[in-house]
Amino acid sequence: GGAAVHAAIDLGASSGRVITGRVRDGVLRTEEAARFANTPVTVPVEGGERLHWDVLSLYRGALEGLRAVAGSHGGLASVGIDSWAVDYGLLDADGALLGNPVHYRDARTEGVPEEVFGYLPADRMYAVNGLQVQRFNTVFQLAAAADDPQLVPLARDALLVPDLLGYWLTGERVWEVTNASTTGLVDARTRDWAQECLDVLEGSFGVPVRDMLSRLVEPGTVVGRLCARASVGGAAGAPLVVVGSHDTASAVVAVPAATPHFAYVSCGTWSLVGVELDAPVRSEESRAANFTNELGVDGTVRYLRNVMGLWLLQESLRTWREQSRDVDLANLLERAARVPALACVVDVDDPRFLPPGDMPARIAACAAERGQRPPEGEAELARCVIDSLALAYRRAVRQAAELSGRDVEVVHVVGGGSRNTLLCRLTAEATGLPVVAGPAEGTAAGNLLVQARAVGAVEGELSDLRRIVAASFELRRYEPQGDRARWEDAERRLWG
Ligand code: ADP
Ligand code: LRH
Repeated sequence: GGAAVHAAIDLGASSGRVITGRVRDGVLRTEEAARFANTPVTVPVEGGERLHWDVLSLYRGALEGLRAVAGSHGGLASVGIDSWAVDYGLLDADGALLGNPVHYRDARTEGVPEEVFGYLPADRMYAVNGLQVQRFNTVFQLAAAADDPQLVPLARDALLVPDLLGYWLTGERVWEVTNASTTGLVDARTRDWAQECLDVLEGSFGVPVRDMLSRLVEPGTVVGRLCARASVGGAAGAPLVVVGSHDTASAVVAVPAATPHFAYVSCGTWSLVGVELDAPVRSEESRAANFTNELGVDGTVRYLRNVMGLWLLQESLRTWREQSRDVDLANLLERAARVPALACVVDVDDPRFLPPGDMPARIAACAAERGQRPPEGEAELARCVIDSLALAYRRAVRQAAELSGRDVEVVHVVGGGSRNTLLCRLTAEATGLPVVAGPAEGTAAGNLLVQARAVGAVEGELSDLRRIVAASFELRRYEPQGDRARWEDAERRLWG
C-alpha cells in the first residue's frame, strides 16, 4: 500500500539501472531494483571498425528490471526513461531497428564538423542552436552517415535512445526536447526544429532528415501506456511519462539548490559543468569558450560545458585490467589522496582523450608535451586526473558565471562522482566555493520527480522538486580550504 511507485530507467554510459521511487510527506524514497552493464562493442566494417552500443542488451536489462518491480509492487504508477544524449537508432518502414546505434565515441565523425561548417558556418549555426561543437552531435553523425546505405534510402525514422526504448514499450514515436536539444537540430530560443540545420543536412548531404523526425514533446507529457506485447509483465498499462530524457537534464532537476545562485557539476562518465538560465546565451565569447545551451525541464536552459569527466579514470582502470592489473577504485583514490597536489596536470578536454584506448599512455604523452614529469604508477596517474578535473571545473564554473552574468555562490556535485571525496574536496579548493555533494543517483531522482509530478503525485515548480531532493538524500558539504593560488598557477601552466 502507500504511495504510488514510479520506475526510472536510467541508462548511463557506464551502466544502466532501474530505480523505483515514491514520494510521501515531501520525501522521495528510492530503491535500486536492477543494474546492468553497458558495454560497447567494436565490430569490423569495410576498411576499419565501428563502435556500437549494445542497445538490445540495455533494453533487456530495462525490461527485466521493470517486470521485477511491477511484480513486487503490484503494478507501477508510471515509467520514465533517460539516457546519454546525441545517439539514435534508425527504423525501417516496418518500424524495425536498422543496425545497432553507433556510439558517439566512434571515429566516423572526425573532421565532419569542419565539413558541415563549409555549408553552414559555425557562427551561424551557433546563433540558431546555441550548441557547443562536439564532433558527435547528432547533426554531425547524420552528415557522417550520409553515404551509409542503412540511412538513405532504408531509414524512415530516427529516434534518440530513450525515445527508441519508449517506442518499443508503447508504440509511440516522439522526440523529447531536452535530448533533442543536444542534436544540433533544435533552435535554442524557440525549442522547435532549427530549419537551417535541417536544410543543410537535406540540401548539402542528401539526408532527408525531416521525414525521419517525429513531434517534439516537453518533459512531463504522458505519451502512451506500456503495451502487454512488449513483455513488460505487470507493468502493462502503466503510463510512460516523457521526462527530461537527456540524463543531464534529469540530473539538473535533482540539484538540491536552495537559491538560483548555483553552479552544478553533473559528474559521471562526463562532467557537465554550468548554470541554469531562463534564456540561451549566444554571444561570440560564449561560442569561443565552447559553452552550450541545452534545453532543460520547465522551459529552462542548461548553460554548460562538457568536461571529459571520470571517463579518464574509468578508461584507465579498464586499460590496467586489460594488462592484468586489477585496480580497486576505492583503494586507488585513497592512495591518490596522499600524492602531492598539482604535480602534473593535463587539459582533460584534449580531443585525443575522447576515443577508447590506452588512457594512461595518452595522459602521460599530454603531460610530457607540457614539459611535466609524467605520472608514474597508478596513484600518481589518478591524482593527475583528479587534479586536472578540479582545475577544469574551476575554469568552467568561472566562465559560466562570467558569460551568463549569473552570480554563483555554491557548486553542487551530483552523480556517481559526488561519492569521490577527494574530487569534491579539491573542487571546493579550486573554485573557492562551497561544494554540496549528492545525490549520487541524481539523474534517477530527477527522472522520478518529473514523472511523479506528471501523474499528480507531487506538484510545484523546479524549486519545489529541489526541496524534495534536499529532504531526501544525505548531502555532504565541503568548505573551500587550502591554497587557491596554486590552482591559479596550474591554470596558467595549461592555458597561459
Ligand atoms: P554514468 O551515468 O555516466 O554511467 P555515474 O553517474 O554512474 O556515471 O558515475 C560513475 C562514476 O562515479 C564512476 O566512473 C566512478 O568514478 C564514480 N563513482 C561511483 N561510485 C563511487 C565511489 N564509491 N567512490 C568514488 N567514485 C565513485
Ligand atoms: C552524459 C551525456 C552528456 C552528453 C554525452 C554524450 O551522460 O548525456 O550530457 O554530452 O553524454
